[in-house]
Amino acid sequence: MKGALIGCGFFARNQLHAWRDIDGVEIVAICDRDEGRLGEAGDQFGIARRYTDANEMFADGGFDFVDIATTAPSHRPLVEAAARAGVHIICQKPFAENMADARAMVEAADAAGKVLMVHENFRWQSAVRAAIDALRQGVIGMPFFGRVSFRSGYDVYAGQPYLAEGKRFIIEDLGIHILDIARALFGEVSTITASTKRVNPKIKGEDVATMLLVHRGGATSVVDCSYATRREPETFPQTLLEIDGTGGTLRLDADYRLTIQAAGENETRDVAPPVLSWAERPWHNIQESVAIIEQHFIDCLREGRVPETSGADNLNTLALVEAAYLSAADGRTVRLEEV
Ligand code: NAD
Ligand code: 89V
Repeated sequence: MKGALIGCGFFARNQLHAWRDIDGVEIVAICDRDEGRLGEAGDQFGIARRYTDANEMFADGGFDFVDIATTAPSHRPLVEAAARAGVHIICQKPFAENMADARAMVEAADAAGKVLMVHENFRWQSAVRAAIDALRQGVIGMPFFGRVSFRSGYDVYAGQPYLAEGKRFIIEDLGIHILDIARALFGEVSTITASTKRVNPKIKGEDVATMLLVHRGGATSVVDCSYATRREPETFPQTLLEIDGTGGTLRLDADYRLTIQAAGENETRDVAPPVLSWAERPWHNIQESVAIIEQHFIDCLREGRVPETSGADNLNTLALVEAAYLSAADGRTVRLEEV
């Protein structure tokens, strides 16, 4: 299976490494409007076909899917161009800047009969996945309370300077992953109440968000995110979990320690992710999930399945982001139907 990648920036290296490890897959063309980044990625990964214009790359063709690794403003035109070119699509998160664009992208892929998956990888992290699997197997009964928490003081702005520039920051960039994990654990949401704060005076958006979600299945969850938390040990980029169910409790604590107390048993497991050959701490957790989600995409294409984190599925995650910002701006609880 042949692929092309658009956007050779900070994160795309992980995506290119992971593609190289998947059997039967080859990235045959890359594109970036920045010639320097294009050249570096092409040289590092030995990819000869290089383009500064995505439309030229689509016109030349010769690939089955495209991996869009650019930031959100370019996602809609690139997804629509990919659908016109008749290739399957993976698109990085945040999928779109607003719901109208996201819906149009899902419709474009549907109309072309092509698979569209959002690179929403946090729910694919092996430690998080171990918790999702346990919950889905009913190990702690019906969950009625959850806390999904990401708190860190890690300097994310060094690698991704654009994160300091946007009017929106933590919910759109990071909270989107944590809200998606809450959906994966507890299902769809009826209402959300959010408050936000900017602690770091050097950035434009919010770096703290606290959100209360009422899930349709009956659970209530607290999703809390911060990039202004100075504490030791620094847990970046771990998502921590506390879940209470009718038959027990589940905790995913710092250092990837998963504790399940149910049916009279109290078991703590080390669910630390491997450090892949091309990965480095502390990013290895995220990097492993890139490899897992790319393999999932390829498996779905080969087996004719819809990816778990499809474009259509991700509309519900993006709706949580929009609803959280609306809630924080208006100081009220927002029903998801409103967005
Ligand atoms: P970046 O700015 O470092 O890289 C983006 C690249 O895309 C740049 O080199 C830019 O020149 C190129 N580009 C933009 N528009 C283009 C276009 N129309 N045609 C060709 N090239 C274009 O950004 P990044 O930090 O690599 O982030 C990229 C995306 O990945 C973002 O959406 C970000 O939120 C996401 N991201 C995801 C994760 C994750 O774990 N899923 C982690 C980090 C970043
Ligand atoms: O995963 C991400 O989207 C990254 C980070 C972990 C730094 O928030 O932008």
